[in-house]
Amino acid sequence: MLLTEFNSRSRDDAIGIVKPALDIPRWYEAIVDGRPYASVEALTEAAANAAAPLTAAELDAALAHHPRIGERAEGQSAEAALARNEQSGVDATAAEALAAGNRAYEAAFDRVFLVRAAGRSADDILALLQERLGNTPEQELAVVDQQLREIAALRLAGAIETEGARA
Ligand code: 2AL
Repeated sequence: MLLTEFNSRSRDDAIGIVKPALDIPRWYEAIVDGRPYASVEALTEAAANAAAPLTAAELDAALAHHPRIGERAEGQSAEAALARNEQSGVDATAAEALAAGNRAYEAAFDRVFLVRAAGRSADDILALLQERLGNTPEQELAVVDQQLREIAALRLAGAIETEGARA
């Protein structure tokens, strides 16, 4: 969709477009109510900064939409299709190592391990997972907040384009 169209859609329509990027009402309402945006860069910057910091409860609710790394998202929802695409660089040979890493992370933090997967290989992700196991719970909250925002900004940039970007 073109940015000009996103800027002029009804509030409800715009929420429907933004929500699959990050399902946190305080966040997507700030994005929608921040319209009009002059550029996709301005929109992704808003994605990085809106409703900061996200609360632990908000993070946990948003994580419910993200399959574990290495687990294929099932179903027809917009979120599932996005997650499958984002994890396309995670090759199946690393499945066991990722499953073990996910278990260690969940035992340590009582939360699904979340990372922006787009543009990262399984090895990149495993290295980040091992590094993050050394974080305190407070540090991890901040990292999860950041990773959710990176995923959301990429999802928005994938859904909304500027005029000149059209072939
Ligand atoms: C995901 C996902 O589905 N897409 C992404 O970038 N990260 N999941 C996860 N547990 O980190």
